Amino acid sequence: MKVFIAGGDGYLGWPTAMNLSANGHDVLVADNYLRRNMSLEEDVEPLYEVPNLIERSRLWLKKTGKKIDVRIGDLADWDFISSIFKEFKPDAVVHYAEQPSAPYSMLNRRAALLTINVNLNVTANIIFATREFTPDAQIVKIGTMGEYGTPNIDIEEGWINIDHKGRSHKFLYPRQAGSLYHTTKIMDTDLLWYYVRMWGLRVTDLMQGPVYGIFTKETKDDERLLPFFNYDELFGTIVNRFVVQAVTGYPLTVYGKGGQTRGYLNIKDTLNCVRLSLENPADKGELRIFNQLTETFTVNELAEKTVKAGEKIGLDVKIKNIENPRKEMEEHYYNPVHTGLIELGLEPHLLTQEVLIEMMNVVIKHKANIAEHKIFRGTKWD
Ligand code: USQ
Repeated sequence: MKVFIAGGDGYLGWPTAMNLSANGHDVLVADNYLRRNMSLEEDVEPLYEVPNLIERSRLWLKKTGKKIDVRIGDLADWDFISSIFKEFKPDAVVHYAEQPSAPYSMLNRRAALLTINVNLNVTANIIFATREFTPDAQIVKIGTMGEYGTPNIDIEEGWINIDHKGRSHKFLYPRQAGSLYHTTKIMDTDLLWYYVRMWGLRVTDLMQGPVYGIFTKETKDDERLLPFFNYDELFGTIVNRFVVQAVTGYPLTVYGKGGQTRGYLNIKDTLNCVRLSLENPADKGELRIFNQLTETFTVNELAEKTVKAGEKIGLDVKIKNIENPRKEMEEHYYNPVHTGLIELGLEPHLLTQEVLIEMMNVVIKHKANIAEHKIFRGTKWD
């Protein structure tokens, strides 16, 4: 398959590019380095330096003999995106090209508007370019479990049947996001659903939970191919943050009561989910939604797992419940259905002690780079 990865430089974009390339697909990636530049602007660079996208592609070619084409530019710019579609004619588009952080979107008005503009404009351009140049191509979009919020009923995979006054109809599952970032992802889904209905696009929307991890099959023996690893409040997701905190002796930052439950997955499973979705495409005129997670746990349970893993390698890990900078439910019901991807063949990698220790060992190697002031800045969401 010819796969165009929009946002190919990010935490998930680059590992996905290597994984698809290793599995025989012809890959082109595009990125404008937004994520790198935001980290730099906010003084929250990742744990270790990551070569630029062109250099990574060169390293990959040297290692495997396989070429990943790179284009640097802004996908909200029609001339740039349309030139890629005209030239490459993708069979599939994987859409990661968004401002990916909930806390960043809550920083200030500028960050909020950047999030709205980037996320909606790029999604719209991908839809328009697909329709104009490759109408049969499938779009695989990274959505988020945060689109659903934390409702007091089970979370279905995207759709729900409503019986009302003796009649019934299937709707997108009700969505109530907790951050502006998550709200833009709801708007993305609405845009996609509208154009699926109008233009018969084929779309898979993957509602993903927080991802953790560093290694994938393709990175194991070459550190220069590793993805970004952020541990700061803006761009670090909780598991990666806790691992860094454990290594550096910073008490684990449990927000509020710590009963917040989310559906997590290993970065290896993100790659497998995206590949399985591509290799089993949605039909024309279908918006297919999968909940992309492999297990659920609370922040408190994660903190306990981190303490136990740390103990095994001689780390004295402390937990500290701190005032929650976010506005979210700290104790709630959470039961998402997540069978669709398993039915396609996903074999989950769970968050075992070994996985946490493997991550801790990488972080220990780069311990000298950890800047404590980056860990917590307490940006209030309300
Ligand atoms: N949390 C803490 N302490 C911390 C960091 C986070 O208690 O130091 C809590 C948060 O309050 C939240 C939960 O852990 O309840 C998850 O936070 P997170 O920062 O790992 O994840 P989140 O901001 O929700 O966003 C991440 C990704 C985003 C993705 C989303 C999936 O950055 O791109 O869409 O996970 S989900 O959370 O299911 O919406």
